[in-house]
Amino acid sequence: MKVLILGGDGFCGWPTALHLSEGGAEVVIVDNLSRRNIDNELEIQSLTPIRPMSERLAAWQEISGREIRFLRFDIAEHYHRLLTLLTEFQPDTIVHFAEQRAAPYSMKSSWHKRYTVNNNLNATNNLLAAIVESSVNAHVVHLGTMGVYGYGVNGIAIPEGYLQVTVENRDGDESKQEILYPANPGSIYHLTKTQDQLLFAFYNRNDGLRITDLHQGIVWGTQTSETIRDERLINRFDYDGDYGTVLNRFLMQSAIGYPLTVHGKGGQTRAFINIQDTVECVRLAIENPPQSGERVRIINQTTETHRIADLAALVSEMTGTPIEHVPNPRNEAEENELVVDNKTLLNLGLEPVTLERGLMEEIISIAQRFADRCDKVKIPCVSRWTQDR
Ligand code: NAD
Ligand code: USQ
Repeated sequence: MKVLILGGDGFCGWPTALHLSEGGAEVVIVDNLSRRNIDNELEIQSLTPIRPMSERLAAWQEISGREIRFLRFDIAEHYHRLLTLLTEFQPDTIVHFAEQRAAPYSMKSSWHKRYTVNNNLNATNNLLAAIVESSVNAHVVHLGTMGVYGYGVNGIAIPEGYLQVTVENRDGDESKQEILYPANPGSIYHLTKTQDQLLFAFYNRNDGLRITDLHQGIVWGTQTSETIRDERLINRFDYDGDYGTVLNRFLMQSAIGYPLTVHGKGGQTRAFINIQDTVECVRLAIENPPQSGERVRIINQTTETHRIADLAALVSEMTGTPIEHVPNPRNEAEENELVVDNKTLLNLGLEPVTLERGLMEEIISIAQRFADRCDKVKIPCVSRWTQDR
C-alpha cells in the first residue's frame, strides 16, 4: 500500500508515518516545516529534543531497514507540486494532518486568524481539487476535531458526524432526515475544521471522493511503540501557552513543581485520546475505507472524557503539585457535560490506553526527564479570545 502523509513532521503525523511504515506501507511525507518555524516565531521549543527531518529519516532507515521519502513544500501554496506528486506516486491513501492546529495561536491576532484560515482551507481544498484533477483513486483520511460539534450535548451522546432529526413537511407529516451535526466552533482554528467538513461533503457528492474524517479529541502522551525505539525518533511535546494541550501541560508543570494552570473553575469537559491510540486509529481507518459512492465517513476518535478540574486533581494527587485557578483567556462555557459516541473504533478492535495506565509513565519518562529544557516564561496562556479578557 502506498500512503502519502501530509503534515508528517508533526506531533501526530510523525508517529503515524513510522507506524504505517513499520506495517509495510510505502510512505511519502510532505511537510513545509511550518510548525518548526512557528516554534521560532514563539521563541519556544518542544520539551523533547526532536531531531531535524533528515536525521529522523536516516535513523528510521537504520533501525527498521525501511525508507520513508520526504518532500518539503506548502500544500496550501504549491498546488502544482501536489498535483505532480499525486500523479507520479499514485497513493492508495492520503492522510491529511497538514493544518495549523492550535486554537490559542489562531486567536492571537488578526494576522494569525487570517493565516490559519488561509492555510487550513487552502490546504484541504488544494488536496481535494488535485485528487479530482489527477484522477488518482485515493482514500483521504483527514484529522478533524471533536471541537466541530461544540462541547454541549443537550442530553444526548454526540453522534459520529450525523444527527437524525424529525421535521414537519409541507403536508404537516413528520419526516425523518439525517443531517451533518450542527457546527459550533469555539475558535478560528476549530472554525476551519467545520469548513473542511463542507468541502468534504461537496467533493464526496460531486466527484465521488472517498473520505474519512476523524473527529479527534485532545491528544496526550508523547511516544509510540515506534518513536521509542531510538532517541533520534523521539516525538515532539508542546507545553507552551499556545500549542501545549491541557493534560500534557499539567504533566510538565507537575514535573517542575509549577502550580497546575486550571482556567476558571475548570468545569470544561473534554474528550481525550493517547498518541499511541491515535496512530492505531489512523491505521484502522485506512484498513477500513469507505466504499465507492458512500457518503463521507465520520468517526469520533476519542477514548475518554474528563473535566479539566478532575484531571488537575488527579495529577496533583499523583505528584503533590498544587492547583492554581487562573482567569480563563478563552471565551468558553464555565462548565459543560460531554458524552461522545465512539463505537466505530472500538468495534474495529481499538484497545485504548487509559489515563490510569499511561499517566505515571509519561510523567517519569518524558516530563521529569526533560524538565530542564522547560522555559517557565512560556507556560502562561497569553492569547486572549476577546480584547476585554
Ligand atoms: P502539528 O502542528 O504538530 O503537525 C501539523 C504538521 O503539518 C506540521 O508538521 C506542519 O509543519 C505541517 N503543515 C501545516 N500546514 C502545512 C502546509 N500548508 N503544507 C505542508 N505542511 C503543513 O499538529 P498535530 O498535533 O500533529 O495535529 C495534526 C492534525 O490533527 C491537525 O490537523 C490537528 O487539527 C488534528 N488534531 C490534533 C489534536 C492534538 O491534540 N494534537 C487533536 C485533535 C485533532
Ligand atoms: N485549559 C486549562 N488550562 C491550561 C490549558 C487549557 O484549563 O493550561 C483548558 C482550556 O480552557 C480548554 C481545555 O483545557 O477548556 C482544552 O484546551 P486544550 O488547549 O488542551 O485543547 P484545544 O484548544 O481544544 O485544542 C486541542 C488541539 C486541537 C484539537 C482539540 C481537540 O490543540 O488541535 O482539535 O484539542 S478538541 O478539544 O476535542 O476539540
